[in-house]
Amino acid sequence: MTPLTIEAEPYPFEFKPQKCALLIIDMQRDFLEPGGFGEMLGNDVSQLRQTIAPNQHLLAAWRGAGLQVLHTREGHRPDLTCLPPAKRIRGRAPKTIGDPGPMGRILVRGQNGHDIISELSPLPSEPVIDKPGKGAFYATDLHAILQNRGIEQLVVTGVTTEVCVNTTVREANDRGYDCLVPEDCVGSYFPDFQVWGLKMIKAQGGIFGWVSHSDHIHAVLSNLYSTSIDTTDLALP
Ligand code: TIU
Repeated sequence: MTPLTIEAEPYPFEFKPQKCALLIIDMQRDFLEPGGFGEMLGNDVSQLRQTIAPNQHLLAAWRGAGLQVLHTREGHRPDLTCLPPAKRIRGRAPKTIGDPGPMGRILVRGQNGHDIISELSPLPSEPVIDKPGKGAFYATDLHAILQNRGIEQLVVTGVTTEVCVNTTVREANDRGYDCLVPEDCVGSYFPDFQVWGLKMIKAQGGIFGWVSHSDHIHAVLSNLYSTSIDTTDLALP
């Protein structure tokens, strides 16, 4: 069987479709939409909004290929019992997590601002992981879900590159997952952090994983059923 490979740095990524999930990190209104928590902190949301179209396109192709998708949201219980006091007061902003904001209480589960942007709405079959921290593995059942579904590889997209995407890739790497990050599908409020956040992943022979572009993923997905590869392991449960 010819292995499927996705062009990537530091070297081609050996793609096992049935064992690879698309993990979309924190594409939430509070981070991406004007008037949300991110902009309230003085950030330029246009940097993040550039990732919406590439994520929509990749999500559509991934779903079209019948592969697994998961989404995450950063946020807290309405009673804030999962919010560390240190996180609540960090930044010394006039408004913080749990306070009323323009899209409901800031980063509180169930509020409009906490939810995923409509362009990338999860399907009922796609698990949504509510996480209290930056990493998607900390204090969540993500690892159990991935293990139960036979996932060994992750394509990680979303925001922000140097915060929740990087933290999640590092957590995943330590748990034995191979991670591929398409650079056009991740975004940072800070252009230089975007560059360095990606360099940190692929440095030293892929210390945390691989960096690619969604064009290279599309090239492989579009060929998935039209080449001579052995597709017997592509059927999902
Ligand atoms: N999802 C995520 O990255 N949460 C953040 O708080 N990111 C910032 O860059 N602040």
